[in-house]
Amino acid sequence: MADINLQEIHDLLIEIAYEAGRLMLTATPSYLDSGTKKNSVDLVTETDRAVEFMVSSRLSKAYPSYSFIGEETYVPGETTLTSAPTFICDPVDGTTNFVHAFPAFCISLGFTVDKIPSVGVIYNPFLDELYTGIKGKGSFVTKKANGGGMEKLKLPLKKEPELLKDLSTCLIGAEWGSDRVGNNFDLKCKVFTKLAASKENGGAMVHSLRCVGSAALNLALVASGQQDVFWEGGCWAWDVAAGWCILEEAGGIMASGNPGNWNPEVDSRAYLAIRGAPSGQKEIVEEFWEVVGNGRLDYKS
Ligand code: LIP
Repeated sequence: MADINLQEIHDLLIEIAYEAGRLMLTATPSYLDSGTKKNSVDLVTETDRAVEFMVSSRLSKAYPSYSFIGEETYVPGETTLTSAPTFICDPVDGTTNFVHAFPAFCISLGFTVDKIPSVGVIYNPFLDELYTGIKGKGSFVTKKANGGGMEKLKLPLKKEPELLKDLSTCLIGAEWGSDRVGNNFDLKCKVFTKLAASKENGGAMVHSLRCVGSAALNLALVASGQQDVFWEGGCWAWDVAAGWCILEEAGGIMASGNPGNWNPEVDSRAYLAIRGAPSGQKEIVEEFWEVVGNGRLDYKS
């Protein structure tokens, strides 16, 4: 890691993210003419492909010896995350939101070394919100200030975040994803119901559940402290690599979405993120894992 200039990489990723944002805002995608991948809800647009092409071209020019993994060029069984310095790109995370003009989509650009998320840049062009982080140097959001102009704020947004009491006091991000059959879907339904149900009905009665529709933005929200927890199975390394770095730099932790694993791999496809707090993070993970119970999210790479 010593000879890798993370600051320089971070600065380039920000430039690229803004260029990607311009491409997204000038596109007019529609769910009527968007393409699909695995099934009718796994959407892909020309913009996803064009943005990824721009990103990989710029990165391979600047860093020809580093690896690149992108959602649109990923080849199952062939593309794998190694310990080499690797850029991990989701050109449009929240593609479903993008085609519906629901204002929660972004580009997610992560950089890993030894498989450790070391730089993260997430940009939502619709809201002009930029989340950034460098390992060991903190994470930030740059956004419109209330009084006009832009402001750069350190994450988490609260200087002294509250402790995490238990799940009943949490606002939780969770996603349906695009797999809507089988064990994974049944488990999600069970967990969603148990989180929402009243205590009398054997539930955790959490404050509420949110489906933002972008794993990267979910992680940015948890890093900011605007969501307490994010749980998802089915998303990929490109959905989480950038947000992971931003989250950890904001004092948050990433555990596995499956009970028992405190150190999940970036490409393990099942994640549980907890916001920064002076205490209670470990307890929330354990309580969440109890809700998951004996079930197991199991997605192929
Ligand atoms: C999407 C995620 C979303 C998740 C979907 C999908 P895409 O990424 O960010 O949160 O539920 O399964 O992975 O396809 O919009 O890049």
